[in-house]
Amino acid sequence: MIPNTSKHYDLYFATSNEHKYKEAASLAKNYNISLKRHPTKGIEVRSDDVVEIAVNGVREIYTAIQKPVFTEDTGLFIKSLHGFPGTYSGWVYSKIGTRGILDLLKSDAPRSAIFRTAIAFKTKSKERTFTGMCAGTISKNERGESGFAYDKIFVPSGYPSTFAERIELKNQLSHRYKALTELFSYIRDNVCV
Ligand code: ITT
Repeated sequence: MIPNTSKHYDLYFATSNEHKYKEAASLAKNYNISLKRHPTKGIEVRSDDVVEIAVNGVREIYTAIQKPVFTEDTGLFIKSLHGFPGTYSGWVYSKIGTRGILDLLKSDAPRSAIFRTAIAFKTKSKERTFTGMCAGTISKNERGESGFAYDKIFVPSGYPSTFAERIELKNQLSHRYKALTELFSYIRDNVCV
């Protein structure tokens, strides 16, 4: 992807999650975006909607830093668990981990799941949201060492491996990759934002 400007664009990603920042920073380079990290996305509102959480976060952080910034909220929604853990994925992971999720899924239950990501981006004059999703299934066991959190049990549709077994796949088709591509393309095409 070739950006239409040779000038670097300074952008903050407000996140407490180093893994998320690294995924974003490596993609940002392709767009001539210099991605800096702000260490928190602020107080996370309680909501079932990743977009609402991301938007609330970016408004709080923009007020604090007054620089182009985005926040991102992601959840893993498991169909046979009625969308659990959804927007509570971080808290659930810290309590029961991937083993706990595997224990909740009976062996004959349907295993389809979807990762949903929302990005909220804010500058002095603009506020935009971008979304990305990745459909797949929950594996029967933890598999692979790469990535983080639920990557060991998430198998993207059309592939036999978990994200943690084939991290290069994640970097090409994940929920986050799709939402970030939308954001970075928007910045590339609207460099005056
Ligand atoms: P910030 O809100 O500070 O950005 P966070 O880790 O709390 O960081 P989220 O609320 O967006 O981020 O994500 C909730 C959790 O979902 C996260 O802590 C992980 O446990 C899990 N998660 C998010 N993205 C993931 C991914 O790409 N692969 C696997 N698990 C992921």
